[in-house]
Amino acid sequence: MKVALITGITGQDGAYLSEYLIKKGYEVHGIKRRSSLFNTDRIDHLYQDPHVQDRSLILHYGDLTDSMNLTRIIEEVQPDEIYNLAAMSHVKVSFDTPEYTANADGLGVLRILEAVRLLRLVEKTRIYQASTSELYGLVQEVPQRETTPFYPRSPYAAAKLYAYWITVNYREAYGMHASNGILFNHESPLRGETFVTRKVTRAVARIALGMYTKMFMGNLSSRRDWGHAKDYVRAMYAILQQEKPSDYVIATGVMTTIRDFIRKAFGEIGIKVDFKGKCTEEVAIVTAMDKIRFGETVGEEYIQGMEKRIGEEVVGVDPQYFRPTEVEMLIGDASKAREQLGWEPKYGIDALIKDMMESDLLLMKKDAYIKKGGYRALNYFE
Ligand code: NAP
Ligand code: G4F
Repeated sequence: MKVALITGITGQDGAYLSEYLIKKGYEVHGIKRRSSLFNTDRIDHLYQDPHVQDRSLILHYGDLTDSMNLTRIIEEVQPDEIYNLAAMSHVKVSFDTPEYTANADGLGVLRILEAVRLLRLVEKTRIYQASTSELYGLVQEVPQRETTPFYPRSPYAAAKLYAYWITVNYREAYGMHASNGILFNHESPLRGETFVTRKVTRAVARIALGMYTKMFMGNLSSRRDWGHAKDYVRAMYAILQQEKPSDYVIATGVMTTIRDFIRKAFGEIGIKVDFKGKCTEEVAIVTAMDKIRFGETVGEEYIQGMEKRIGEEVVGVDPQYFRPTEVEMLIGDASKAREQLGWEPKYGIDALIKDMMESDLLLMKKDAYIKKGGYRALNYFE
């Protein structure tokens, strides 16, 4: 049985990856932070009582800023594979917490690499570092590929730049099987609520159900290459199964503006919105409604309420969501991953939005949510 250690197991990718590896027969160990509230919602369906024998999921308290703790866990677990997914992953928040971000996101992986080296696990343990398309920042080439120069635009990206290069350095210096996955944005029903896609799908669901009137957004013109997290954790696994370590861009190759993502999210439930105005005055207004589609996706009992919103504003802009330096566009070329890993995304942008909208509608309809047994995504890989 192979043993994997996942940092950031309570996050979006940690949850999907754990399930994926457990299905493959792995014993999965995860590092979670102590929190005053339960923070394991995303992996509760995988949790096993500590008294169960031969558990496939085992959690350890830890933190990427604590090297002794990481070293002890790695020594105890003796992992075949480490997936370093833990990070302060919000770009806007990194401007407020730059030092902490550098410590966790930059030095965190150094602590892991060094622990593996000092524990003499170099031959045994393979390491995946969660690198990011944010490294390309002010893009120097379109689309971005493995050879595109980096130009970070946030404390988050600057920290991840260090993490990227120290991973490459340990590979070259000590012959470690250490690889970077340069993943472009990937989303899902489990995406954190303050990232733009989830903020939108939650808000659209609430507007449709008459629970909310208008969402306020930041830069509507920025463009992202969005994939589904389920597809992206398959790539992480594939990267560590390669005979030789290397760095890979993982992306769909399709770019969409925030504005179009919002249009599509409303479109998914039969609502047409039109944008008008410029800059901070820009708004989106409901201009039409396909009642049949709305009835099918949201529920007939909500049609009347939504009909009253035709002609009204449902989206506005609030500069508080602007970033001091913005990444205006990201689009990846994943040819290397396609050729060497045989990796292809199964989800396009429309299927991703459908999945997220369905899930958030269900989540917002509390009763239906509870009756159906909680997260619709209980078995992510089925
Ligand atoms: P996420 O949902 O924000 O999860 C981050 C995880 O890291 C959570 O489990 C969090 O714990 C944990 N964490 C944060 N600080 C920590 C610390 N100091 N010590 C230990 N654990 C800590 O992020 P994600 O979307 O799953 O992304 C996974 C990784 O891929 C991150 O490194 C991210 O930067 C990177 N990445 C993400 C994307 C994307 O589009 N999703 C793209 C490229 C790269 P809590 O649950 O306690 O907060
Ligand atoms: O969803 P976002 O916050 O994600 P961002 O900044 O692209 O970062 C995510 O993807 C990276 C991969 O490229 C990861 F490394 C990182 O950990 C994270 O997962 O913002 C996307 C875009 C930005 O241009 C932002 O300015 O959406 C724009 N945006 C517009 N209005 C907004 C909003 N972003 C957020 N979070 N909230 C808004 O209201």
